[in-house]
Amino acid sequence: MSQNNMQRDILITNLEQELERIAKEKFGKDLKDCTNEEAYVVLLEATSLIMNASENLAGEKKIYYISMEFLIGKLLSNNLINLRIYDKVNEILKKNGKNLAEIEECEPEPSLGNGGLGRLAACFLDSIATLGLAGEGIGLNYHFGLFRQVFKDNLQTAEKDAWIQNESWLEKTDTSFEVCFGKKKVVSRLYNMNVVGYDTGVNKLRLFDVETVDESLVKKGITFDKEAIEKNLTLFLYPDDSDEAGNLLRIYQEYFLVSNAAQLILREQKERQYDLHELYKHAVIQINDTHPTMIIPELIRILVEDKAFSMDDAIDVVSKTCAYTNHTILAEALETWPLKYLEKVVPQLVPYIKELDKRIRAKVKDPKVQIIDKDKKVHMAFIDIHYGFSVNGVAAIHTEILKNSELNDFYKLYPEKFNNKTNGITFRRWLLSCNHPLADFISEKIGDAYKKDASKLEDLLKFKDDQEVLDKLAEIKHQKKVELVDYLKKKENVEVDPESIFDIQVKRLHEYKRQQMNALYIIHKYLEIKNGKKPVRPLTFIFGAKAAPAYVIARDIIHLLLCLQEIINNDPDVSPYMKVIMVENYNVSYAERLIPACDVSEQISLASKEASGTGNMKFMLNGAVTLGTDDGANVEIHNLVGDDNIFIFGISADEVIEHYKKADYVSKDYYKKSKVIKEAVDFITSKQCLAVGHKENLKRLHDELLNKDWFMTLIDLEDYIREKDLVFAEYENRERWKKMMLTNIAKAGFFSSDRTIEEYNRDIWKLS
Ligand code: 26Q
Repeated sequence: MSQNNMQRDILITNLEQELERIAKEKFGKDLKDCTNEEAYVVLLEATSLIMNASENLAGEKKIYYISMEFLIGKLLSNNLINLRIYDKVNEILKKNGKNLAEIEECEPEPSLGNGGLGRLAACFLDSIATLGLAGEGIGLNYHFGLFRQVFKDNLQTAEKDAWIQNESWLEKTDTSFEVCFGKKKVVSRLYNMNVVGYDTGVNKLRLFDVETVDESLVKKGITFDKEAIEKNLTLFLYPDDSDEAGNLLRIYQEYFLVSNAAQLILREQKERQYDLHELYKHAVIQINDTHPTMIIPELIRILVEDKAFSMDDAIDVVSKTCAYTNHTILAEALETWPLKYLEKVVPQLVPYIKELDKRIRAKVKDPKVQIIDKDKKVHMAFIDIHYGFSVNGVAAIHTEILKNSELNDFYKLYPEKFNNKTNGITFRRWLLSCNHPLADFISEKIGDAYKKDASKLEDLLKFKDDQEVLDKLAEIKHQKKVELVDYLKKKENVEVDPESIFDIQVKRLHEYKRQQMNALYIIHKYLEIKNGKKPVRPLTFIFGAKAAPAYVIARDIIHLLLCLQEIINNDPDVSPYMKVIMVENYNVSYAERLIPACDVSEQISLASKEASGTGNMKFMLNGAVTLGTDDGANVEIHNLVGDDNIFIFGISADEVIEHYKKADYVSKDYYKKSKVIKEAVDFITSKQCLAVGHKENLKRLHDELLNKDWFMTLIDLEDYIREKDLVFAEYENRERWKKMMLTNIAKAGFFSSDRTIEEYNRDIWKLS
């Protein structure tokens, strides 16, 4: 144990007295007399004290992970696990008649991210600290985070989600900077959150805020006055939303983030008396998608205007410091801002962006790689690629598609910059914290080493034919299903049979992820049961998804799912055999309950469209079997577990790309050709659906599938139905299924974010 953790060890040794002391001081009572809310505050305070007494991870070079999103989720349980005091706290609480799981319920969830990209950033912070690397996350302290989803009349509505309480993990600092939007000045305030590694020291997550933010601006739902930026800058997390991407507020937020980040990083260089000409020796900036891209021109601007750098030197040093991660190949999601917007929000940056563009024009004639295009739109990703030293995709197939098609013109220019870093997840949250019985059982069988070296999970393979181990895995799954059944009863007021197969699709709602295809299967099954063909075992289809409020078709798909839920669960002929549950307000905490209870993990994006996916990894680690396309990290899961332990269907990424090239996909052809497809699609506008739903939404969705279907639902539908029926049949081969569970868990080690971060460090960051 490190010298620097001595203070922390003393606190841990005296933990019980500490908790009693805090309870007395805060609430004037003994721990045993505290309510769960009070006990939560006591634990929060004690944990913060311990973290603040821990070693700060330090080094000659530091990684700054800059991101508009850090979807951290609740922190109490994870912090206790990483400090290695979870069991001790649990014991103390038990002695005092308290239950840790119930206390955890009192913690509000910070929803500071939309989905995968934000959750990845949170997993990475955990792994950076766990590997003992000096690093910090830099982001924004949104007051309301992502909206809270409420269903009304089978439609999604959005409410603000306040998460900051008097007592929270946020620590207010003295640091504040001036951020200029042209002539307008806004003053920032920095808050820190501790990020404690598993059995190591502590890093910081830096979240910038504006003190003049006015929460009362938010009137109905999530609408607010978008003009007064000093009052609204950090009010909301901007939803992942291609339809409204022109909104100026997003650019204000992005510049606010990078201006603060640049000032913070440069101040630290000064404090350590480093020469800014050698910035890249002491700092590496990982740009999480294009959202923080303006850090590049902003750093160049500061170096030139305030630090007397020549333009050449400034560009050179910044280019050696910044690295870019791409998370999407959807053309419509790549940020391109009209130059006019930038002139309005950040006029001081525009000359630098023009200079960067001019230099590329002087070197390369190809108009496809110019930063500012003929319509005067600024391609943010192109700034990153030309003026960063590394470009990475997030799964093997994704990086190949970037190199060979989407960013091929750039790959030809800079082949040495391109590299792959397959995503990962932190096993502390996604196994140790969310599935105690499974984690404990694994420890019992192969020891604790897998917690620090996830590849050790493969040791489980030696129990492949051990009946006792296989039965125990099935028993743990069953236990988790029963716990979920209780929770669903409480939260959603639905009855679910724990003996049924739990088939789960949880992720943001997007047409490319094809929740609509899953819905069409459900309709097909419903019609089969109506016609007397009953499944051998009841089926439970669970969905969780938020749609960006401006994404009309995504909201229509949610509407369809809610209508199906109403029709099917209330149909006495069918509901004993199948149920549909769309959980309300799916978030990290919900994921932690759903994933351990899942039998079949739905990963059914149109091949080539899902950059990686990370839910797929979480499900696998918890013993679910994947039903998916060969897309994103599914491809790597497929390679690891082999054909016998995964269910793959659908056309390949190459075929999809070919269809787009030739523009030859006509969804109506598939509809006309197949009775099964026609019946399922037409059910959307049937009398039955219209009786519980809205004609406008259902008709629009029906039209979309028939006349557009950009993500080729109908091309894959029959294959999907066939493969999914096969999955459910295989489930009855219980012994084989248990082996599949074991193989999936054993092979999940590769997807530890510790492995991902080791690779980032080895190939890009190069911290000692
Ligand atoms: C852009 C412009 C304006 C407003 C919002 C946005 C915006 C915000 C969030 C665009 C995209 C996002 C989020 C993207 C995302 O989560 N991508 C996912 O990243 C994961 C981590 O790499 C991958 O596993 C998923 O495949 C990818 O979809």
